[in-house]
Amino acid sequence: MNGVTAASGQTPVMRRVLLTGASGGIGTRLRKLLKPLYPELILSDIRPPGDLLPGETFIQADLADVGAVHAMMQGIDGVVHLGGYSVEGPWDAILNANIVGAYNVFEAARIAHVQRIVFASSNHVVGFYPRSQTIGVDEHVLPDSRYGVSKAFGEALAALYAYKHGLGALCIRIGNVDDRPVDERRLAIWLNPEDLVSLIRIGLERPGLVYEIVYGMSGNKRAWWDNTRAGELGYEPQGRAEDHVESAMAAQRGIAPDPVAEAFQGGAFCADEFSSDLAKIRPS
Ligand code: 15L
Repeated sequence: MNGVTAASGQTPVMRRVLLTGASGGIGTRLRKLLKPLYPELILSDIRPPGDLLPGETFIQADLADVGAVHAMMQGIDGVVHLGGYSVEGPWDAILNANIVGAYNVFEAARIAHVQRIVFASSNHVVGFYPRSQTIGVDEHVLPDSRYGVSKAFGEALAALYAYKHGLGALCIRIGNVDDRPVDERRLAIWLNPEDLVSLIRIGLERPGLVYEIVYGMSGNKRAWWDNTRAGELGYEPQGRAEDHVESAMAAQRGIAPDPVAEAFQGGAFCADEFSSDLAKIRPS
């Protein structure tokens, strides 16, 4: 079930916010954007950021190390959980970083009485929906990779901890975070970093939030996703992919055509290791 926000509830106080995956591509951008909003921001990753600034607090932790995850959760009010593998990978790597790692984060958050968690889910949870279909957040998952499966697991964990333990959770099915959409597919799924911050603030601060899934995209004319629920929660995207249509389409001309990637929302993640029969699964 999705879309559960309690009718009332006070604004949670977010003094100490933990950002996992702080050294990754999205984490590096968010470090700078979140610090003015949450001055006691704690950064964590398996490896330190190359450019840690004075005033930034960093805790090195492997998410599969249960002791390390519990230790860094002490005194935390809200978590932005980006950490783990962010693309397709071998099963062992996905299992440790994204499945065991996500479990450790949610369980540590419960024990430490964390109020909110924003889970960085992915569009690859629903990657095998055809591009011809507009989907909302209530369709069943159709992951396109082991990575997508691990993100579906994370969404399920978020629901469990929200309903059973009162840990308010927002799952953001992130499209592609970048300064601009870099190809035709990204014109549909692009998310500018500032819009991601707006979604994170909804997850951490919106009064009464219990459990929600939203799509992490900007105001994209070619979107395949119905983000009505995000709008109801107060999301007003500022970015518009269509402003970058020329550069995105120019870049697309340099990409080799691939019938599997082009049929489905997950793109190359669907084509990777594909051994099925496109004629059987392609939408009619
Ligand atoms: C993701 O989930 C990945 O983390 C990112 O690297 C991109 O590949 C993005 O999806 C995408 O679908 O473009």
